[in-house]
Amino acid sequence: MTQITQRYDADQIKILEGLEAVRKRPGMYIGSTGKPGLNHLVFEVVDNSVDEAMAGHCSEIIVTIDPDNIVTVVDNGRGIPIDVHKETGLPAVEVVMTTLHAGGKFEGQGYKVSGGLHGVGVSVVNALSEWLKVIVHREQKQYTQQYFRGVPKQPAGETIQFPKEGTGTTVIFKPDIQIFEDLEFTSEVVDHRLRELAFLNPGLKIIFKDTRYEEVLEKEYCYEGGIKSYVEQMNENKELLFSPPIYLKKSRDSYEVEVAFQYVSDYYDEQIATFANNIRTKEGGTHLSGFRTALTRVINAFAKKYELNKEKDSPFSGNDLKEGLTAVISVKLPNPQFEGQTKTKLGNSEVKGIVDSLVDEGLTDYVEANPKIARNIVNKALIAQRVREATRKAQELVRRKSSLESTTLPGKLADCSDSEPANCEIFLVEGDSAGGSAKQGRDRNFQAILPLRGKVLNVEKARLDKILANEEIRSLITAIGPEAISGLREPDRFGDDPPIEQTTAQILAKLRYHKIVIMTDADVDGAHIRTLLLTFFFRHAREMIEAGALYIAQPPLFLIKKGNSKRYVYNEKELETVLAEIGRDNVTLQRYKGLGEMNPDQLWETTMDPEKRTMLQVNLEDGESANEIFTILMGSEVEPRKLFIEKYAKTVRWIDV
Ligand code: 0RA
Repeated sequence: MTQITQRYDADQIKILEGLEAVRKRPGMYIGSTGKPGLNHLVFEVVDNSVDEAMAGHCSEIIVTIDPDNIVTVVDNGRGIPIDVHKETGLPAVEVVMTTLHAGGKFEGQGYKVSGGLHGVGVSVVNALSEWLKVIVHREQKQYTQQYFRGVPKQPAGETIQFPKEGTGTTVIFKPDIQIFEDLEFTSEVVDHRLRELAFLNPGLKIIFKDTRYEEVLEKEYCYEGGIKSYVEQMNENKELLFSPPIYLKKSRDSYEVEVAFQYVSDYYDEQIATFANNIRTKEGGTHLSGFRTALTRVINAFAKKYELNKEKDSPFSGNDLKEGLTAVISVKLPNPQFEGQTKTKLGNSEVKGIVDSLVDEGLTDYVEANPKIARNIVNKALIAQRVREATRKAQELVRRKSSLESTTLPGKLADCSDSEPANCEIFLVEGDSAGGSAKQGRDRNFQAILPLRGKVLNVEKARLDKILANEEIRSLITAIGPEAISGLREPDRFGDDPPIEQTTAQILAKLRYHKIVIMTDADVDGAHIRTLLLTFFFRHAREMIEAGALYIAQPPLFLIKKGNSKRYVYNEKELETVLAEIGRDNVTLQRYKGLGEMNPDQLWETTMDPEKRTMLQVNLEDGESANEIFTILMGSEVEPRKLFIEKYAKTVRWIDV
């Protein structure tokens, strides 16, 4: 038995103050007390086990979410040390669990602090849990301690003999309802991150169980291929320029660099995920620019050596090598520095040179050994280079048009009279007849109408130069405000940096209307046009969606009349409810197939009047899965689309009647 004698000394008071600070300002430590902060608790605990795996002492992590949102994280690492810590007289495990940033104290012993987005350590999870229990297995003994809102419940260090071999740490916790808005962990978010961690730590087995619902979820992730498997998964269902992905792994001093990439044929978007010490660096940083510089240099050198770019003889820019690129970059380094607006940009300047030279070395060898593949990459870059030229010309046209302002607004646009964008809305309406009703029904002071004729181009399959040549898209862009469309901004000259992100305020300042409303018929054609428009905005004006400017109008599906009273109904479920309520006798039911069937007054009353309407605001809850779904639904591959439709057809109540 480890005996604790000095429980109320200065150190102890400091610990209590620390926990109190976390509970007072949880947002400072975990970002928020909403869902993201709540889910972060799981990752904070898992990070510690992953650190143990990174140090080479842990091969398996099991994460379980049980009913009541109780989370258990089990690892087979060395177990948190339990010997008495000199400064405090407390067992190390208690120090780790109750002291802010205690992890760092063990750095000298080879304990790598990964540091997470907030990187605050498990003591923060403890402080924000109603209760937490830690179980350590070391030296054939089991040590447990339980805490209540971060404060130890019983004297620390009670031990029992542990009969089995093996070591490890188990942390069980229930988040505190006094702190969080609600306690429902998001299964998909946890699942996604755990899978990502498995990709980032080759050979590490991560099991995820969610037993909260009738259908118990159980997943097991273990990838010997590491980030190479990650790229393969990102490119699932795509036609590839070559396979398997190019994979490079090198170390220098205490830096480890891993790069995996592959090109998708006939695809223009770039998908890059970068990490530093397992932390997603959304804003990129020095590892990304090191990679781009080396990739561009090596491919240019290859093209030059074999005279593959005779026609133009101008070197490729970084942008020319972006099209169709799928890449994962993962670096492990001491003392990572995170910068940028969201602190997700790797700032360590030494990393750029290290990644550059390691990728240059590895890739130069690779292209010499695989000249066919290298030629394919060069050919793809040549096409990109040519298209970029054409796109630049088309963009100039659109820009010049818009700079002349109102005189060149599309003729079909029925603009509103108010010129303050914050007050204004634009309805994108399918077809001239619905456009007519909308024009008559609107409040012309603040509502503009843009009728779109025929099918909007499927932008998923078309290149930007084609997209910009499309009349409907052009009038759409001109009406909304071309500068708000990020896809149209000047490409950065060197191609090394990610595009400059605009803030919500900057985007809104460039929009001619702060509400852009897609208003289409409730039939298959309407749904199709809506999807095409959403795809366009998703691909080329994502920031506008993030700024909350995109909406979908909800026109009613039925009009129910009984005697003198009438009621509009917006979906089938509501129809059943209303019919049950008023009875089915003497009821006339009108089903609206298109907006054109409604007279202008009805359209105003049901769909456009801000006082009465309901509109859906479009948001990007999860960019990555949205990306996947758009690729499946709008891309050129038929098979995955068929599978997707078959899978979800059951959940669609009706498509068209
Ligand atoms: C400090 C030092 C050592 C291991 C750990 C912490 C450790 C922490 C956690 C948290 C969850 N699982 C963990 N596994 C280990 C090194 C111990 C030694 O030298 O034996």
